[in-house]
Amino acid sequence: MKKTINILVTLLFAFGLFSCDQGKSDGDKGALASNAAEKVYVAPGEHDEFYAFLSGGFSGQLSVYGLPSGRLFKVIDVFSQDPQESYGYSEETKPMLNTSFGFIPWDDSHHPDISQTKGVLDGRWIFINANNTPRIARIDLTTFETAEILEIPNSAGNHSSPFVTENTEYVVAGTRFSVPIPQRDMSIKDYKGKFKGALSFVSVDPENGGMELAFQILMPGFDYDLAHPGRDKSHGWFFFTTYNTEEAHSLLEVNASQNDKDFIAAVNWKKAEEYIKAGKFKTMPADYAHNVYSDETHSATSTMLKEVKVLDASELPGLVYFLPTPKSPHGVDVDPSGEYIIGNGKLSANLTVHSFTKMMDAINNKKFDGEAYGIPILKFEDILAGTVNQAGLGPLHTEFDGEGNGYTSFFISSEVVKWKLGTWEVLDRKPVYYSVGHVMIPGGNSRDPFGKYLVSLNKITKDRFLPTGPEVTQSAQLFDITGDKMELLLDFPTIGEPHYAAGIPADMIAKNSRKIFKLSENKHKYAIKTPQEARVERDGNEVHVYMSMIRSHFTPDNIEGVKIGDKVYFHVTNFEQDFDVPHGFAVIGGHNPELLIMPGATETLVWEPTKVGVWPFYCTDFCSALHQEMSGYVRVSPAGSNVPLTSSLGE
Ligand code: RUQ
Ligand code: CUA
Repeated sequence: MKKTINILVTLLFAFGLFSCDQGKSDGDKGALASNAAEKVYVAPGEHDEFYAFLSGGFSGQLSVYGLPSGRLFKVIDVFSQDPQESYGYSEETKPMLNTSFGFIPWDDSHHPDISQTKGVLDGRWIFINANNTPRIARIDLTTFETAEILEIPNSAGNHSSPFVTENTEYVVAGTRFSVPIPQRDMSIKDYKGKFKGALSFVSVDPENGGMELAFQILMPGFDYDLAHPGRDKSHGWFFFTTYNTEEAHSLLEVNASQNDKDFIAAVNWKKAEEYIKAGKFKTMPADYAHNVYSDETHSATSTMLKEVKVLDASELPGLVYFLPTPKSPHGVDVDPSGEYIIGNGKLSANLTVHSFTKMMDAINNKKFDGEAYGIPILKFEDILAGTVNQAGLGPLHTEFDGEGNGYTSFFISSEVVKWKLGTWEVLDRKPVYYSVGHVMIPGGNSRDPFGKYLVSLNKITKDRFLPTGPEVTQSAQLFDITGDKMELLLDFPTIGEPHYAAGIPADMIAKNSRKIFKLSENKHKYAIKTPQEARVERDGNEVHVYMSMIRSHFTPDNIEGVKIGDKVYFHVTNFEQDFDVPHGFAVIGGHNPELLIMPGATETLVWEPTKVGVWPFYCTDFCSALHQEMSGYVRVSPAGSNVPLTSSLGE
């Protein structure tokens, strides 16, 4: 115990020392001395070379930037309600945030990962995890909208997620916190041996991207922190880091740092598929939501699912092996060839690299070094490919440039270190400002990285930007990695706390980007296709307004006969069929934010008037020279009044 505390103190001291000592002087010189400005300059009207998708962390969203400019294009609403587009507020999108815990309007999103075909990015979808209330979202990269959210049962702290396999066969979800499975009332003190960790494999339909919880693997009660798929020769395997193999349940900073080595769990998911086929699973009752958004109905549905197939790793031979890995590893990363599995031991100064070939040899020759809960442990020395020595302090994550180099983030020593695969020598190091978490190279976790830029996603910003009170922006830093030495080009602020990010050449996505929705194909239940269909209908105390919008008026724009106690549903269809002509809709005293409706789409805003009078509504998006004229009135009469329900335009 004493030794551990000493190490921790040393590390903390190092952290303090590094983050205070790094003045602004050093790292900026590179940028000033070179043509960095030119390299990030994207002239007015020109486009960026890459899209970068940065997770929002505690904002729950996913933001879209251009590289190399660092310009922000869009924040995609995923796990958090957003007033800008009424996501999670409109009747159509509320079901997206439904879970077995009820309506959850927020989450903590960490790891975006782009779909792949044959091990290379295909740019169809991007997946991202919700850490707090375990979920995986799929975003459609033609609309840049969240298309689907699947809740993950038997999981808690969905951190090692949602990394994709080579052909997007699966996206995964490993539980960061082990829990009683099934959940029940029991003493926390009985954690050891009783709590379990579930690793979930979610299959993805190759045609439409539809997600399904294919199976879960029941594991010992460790903490499953991060994951990456095998690729090429190691395709068919998935690697998960663990910490807290001590199975501590309190004061983890000390009690979960006792073991010199924790494990990387190597999961043979092809074997898992065989076991499923052979019926070697148990069906467990579960309770989880599956939410799907349709671009045809412009609406989401939420379905509660009740079962999950579970494979028990302790009982099924050949399913999981443990690779001993020093010092509470955080990230696990697999190089483009699939041979090297890098363990980033966060309390270590070295990087441990395992060899897939050696791992397979050891497995085939049954050279084990004991077992944990029936799962064979391989011998550290037998599977070691090499060690990157004294690379820095506190390694977290590694990416690859496709040129035979790895780039590892070091949180404690605040730097990115470039090293060579195979010789394990350190080639370059650059300080970052400050305390980097993930790094991202576009395609850096595929067979075919685009090794031009590296983005460092920093946890602490301190003095890098103008101060904005106690809360300052998080930040990203862009490096040019085409030369022998990395070159810092740009700092740019981010939204929320970016954990991981994903990048892809812009032309792979831009050409598929959707421009409008066809009005003729609109299958929304309350859509209208011609202004003649515009109307108001009463159903008890519900009033349904079938409304259209086109530059620069609403049909209808005068409504009478609404009464206090009514619930008014404005179903608004945007009749525009031109690119980039959304209209907005807002009404005074509305308890929901505005609607922002794309051409050809329908959305619904609910309004419960609380005051008698004549109240305006208006378009919130400056859509034409007569945008200010795009408005109307609703007359609200006292409860019980007999003003007939009518609507009109231009009378
Ligand atoms: S994490 S900073 Cu949430 Cu991927 Cu390592
Ligand atoms: Cu429509 Cu402004």
